[in-house]
Amino acid sequence: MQSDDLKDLILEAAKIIARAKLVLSFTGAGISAESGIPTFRDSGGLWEKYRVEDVATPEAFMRNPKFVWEFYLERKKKIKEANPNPAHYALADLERILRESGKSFYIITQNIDNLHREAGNKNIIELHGNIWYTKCSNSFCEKSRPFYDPRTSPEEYEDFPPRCSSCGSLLRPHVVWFGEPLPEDAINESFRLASLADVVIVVGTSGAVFPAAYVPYITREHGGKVIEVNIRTSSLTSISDVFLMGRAGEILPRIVEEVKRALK
Ligand code: BJW
Repeated sequence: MQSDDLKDLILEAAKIIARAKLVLSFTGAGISAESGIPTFRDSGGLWEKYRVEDVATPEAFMRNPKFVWEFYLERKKKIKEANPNPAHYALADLERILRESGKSFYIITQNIDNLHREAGNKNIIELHGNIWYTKCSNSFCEKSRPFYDPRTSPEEYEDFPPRCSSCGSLLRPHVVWFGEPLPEDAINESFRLASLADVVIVVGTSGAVFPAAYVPYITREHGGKVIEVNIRTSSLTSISDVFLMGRAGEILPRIVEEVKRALK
């Protein structure tokens, strides 16, 4: 993409955002890549090193909870060392300036790393859980409600894999694996907002995983615009009104600067 073309597209994206009353950002692993957290499907991504069937299904967890816990503790360690990057901070800035202009902004994220919250965003919907929470795998247990769990190594647990102190069932990370339903409130609220939004800014996702990836389709179906930021085309590019090819940490701060200028 020529730099003049990119500049024009950034201006076009900023104009759409500045005109909107309700703005969403639908984010995926690519937004945290510049914080040093691996994505799933890129080269060098998690699914190159691990098989989904071994670490990201309820069956994998029942078969080998120790292996699945070790996978998540390694990721917790890496995420603990990570900080939000300029892309996260740009979205925090955007929430603040839109709020000050009487508009609304929500992040709908597939990420479990908590970096949007650390960057300062307040309106966040987490579709696939949060790695810093653990819950009892027995849905009838009082501890099936997620609780904060900062531990990052097996030695920090009394037993490993850890068991529930209340009912003795296995504890599990509070994330959504393949074949599991997404948290009902989170997906319902996301679809509701998507149907009302004037624009959704899609950042760093392959758009391969459903039902999460319906979010931009719903916005488009209801007449809203779709802006995409990605280092390459994704399965959502064909429904994007504006596609900005580049790193989220470079593109988003430029868009937000232009939105500020437009709203002055
Ligand atoms: C950059 C960048 C930079 C890099 N700047 N960009 C249709 C409808 C409903 C369901 C299905 C359906 N079709 C199939 C399904 C089933 C299944 C599914 O979607 N399968 C597909 C893979 C085919 N879905 C499910 O099973 C879901 N549950 C469900 O359907 O339940 C139904 C049910 C109802 C009632 C009872 C029982 C069941 C659950 C899906 C759960 C997904 N979980 C994971 C793991 C979460 C925990 C964890 O992190 O460990 O979620 S999988 C993984 O993929 C993770 C992610 O959130 C998700 C999406 O990945 P993401 O974020 O897009 O990452 P990548 O790597 O794919 O892409 C990164 C992008 O960034 C790339 O495009 C790069 O180019 C870009 N990038 N650097 C900008 N610097």
